[in-house]
Amino acid sequence: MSIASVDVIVTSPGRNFVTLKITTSDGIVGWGDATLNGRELSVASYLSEHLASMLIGRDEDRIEDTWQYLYRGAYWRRGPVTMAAIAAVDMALWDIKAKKAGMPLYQLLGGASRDGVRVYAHASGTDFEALSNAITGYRELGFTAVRVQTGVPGLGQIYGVSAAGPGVRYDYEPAKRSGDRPAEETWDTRQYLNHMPGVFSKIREEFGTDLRILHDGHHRMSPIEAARFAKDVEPYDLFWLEDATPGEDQTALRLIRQHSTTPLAIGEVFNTVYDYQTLITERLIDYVRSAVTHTGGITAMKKLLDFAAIYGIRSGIHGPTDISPVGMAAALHLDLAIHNFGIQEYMPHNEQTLEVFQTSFTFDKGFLHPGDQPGLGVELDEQAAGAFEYTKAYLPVNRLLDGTVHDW
Ligand code: GCO
Ligand code: MG
Repeated sequence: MSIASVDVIVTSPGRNFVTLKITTSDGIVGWGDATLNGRELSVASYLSEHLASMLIGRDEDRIEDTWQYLYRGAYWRRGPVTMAAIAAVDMALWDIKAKKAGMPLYQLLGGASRDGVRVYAHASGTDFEALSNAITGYRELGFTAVRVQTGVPGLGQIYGVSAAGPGVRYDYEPAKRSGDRPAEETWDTRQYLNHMPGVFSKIREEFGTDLRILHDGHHRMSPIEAARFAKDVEPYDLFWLEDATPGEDQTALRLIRQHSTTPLAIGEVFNTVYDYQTLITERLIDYVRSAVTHTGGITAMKKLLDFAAIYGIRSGIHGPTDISPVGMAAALHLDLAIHNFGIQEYMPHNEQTLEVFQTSFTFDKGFLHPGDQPGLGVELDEQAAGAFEYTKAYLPVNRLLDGTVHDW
């Protein structure tokens, strides 16, 4: 058997998704997620203009060989566009292999190491009351872990804060349909550093010590600011502090480590294991945050997580709404199978997205399971997808109060 056709499907059920469909000569279909928020069409064209014709006629079972052929064969290595395209091919081939085996993918990865995957929800609010209501709402839904983001007095709309109330299934979407240019937000690190520790203190007072609290710094602090922040919030026992500093500066994490025992997570903007080399071997992080979709797929992610395991570092796979249900399924199968699982991000998709992508995930008391359908367990309904035309949407650009461009 061989790969007979390769199609790229771009759809926008409330937000944009790029999905790869690989069909074998005997009609088995595999799906892969290639969504890169705000740069979707670059990956779609990489796949349709360059990779599709290379894949036709190849043996669909040779997943490792295909991965190496696309990675080394491009000569131009790494980068989010290339790695998202390779990830989509890799996921689709694993989907096909598991369907042929008649097994859910996690069985081919070694079988389940746990009964379900602990997930964290996004709790946010413009002020403490709204935030506290959101946390209560998620606790009532059964969540045992929440990521906490809140407004900072004096600043307008900022990253991670939803205007919607608690328990809303699709409460925060960072990409904005703002026409030809990204929307702009403002930021001031000093006000943030002064405000946040008090918020964590009030959460601990109100919700006690059981709740796992996560927080995303979203690349905005300098190394020394991040070190101060991590030290200031130590008494509130964060599960992790994510993206305290811009991800590309691996040695910045040394400074944070020297000053604090707050666990650190990083990697959602990384594309390969090489982005982690210093971080892992020097034990500068506690959680690997890559998305399967942006890090070359299941093949690459399994190797990265096994490498991290040797250093006692656990997984925290990226799972916002800009990862499609196909990418999320890939994450859940890995989460279930690996030994060094930490936690999984879970931002449920909206109803239109779930009409396009039919999933077999189950949620029970704060834990997700990918289901036991053969393959990844997600099928795309092409007719439903066809009803939602691509609409330009961008992540915002951030500026300091004096107008200087800052990390968003
Ligand atoms: C997270 C992330 C996302 C990103 C988004 C960008 O921790 O979930 O920071 O919310 O901002 O994925 O496309
Ligand atoms: Mg993040």
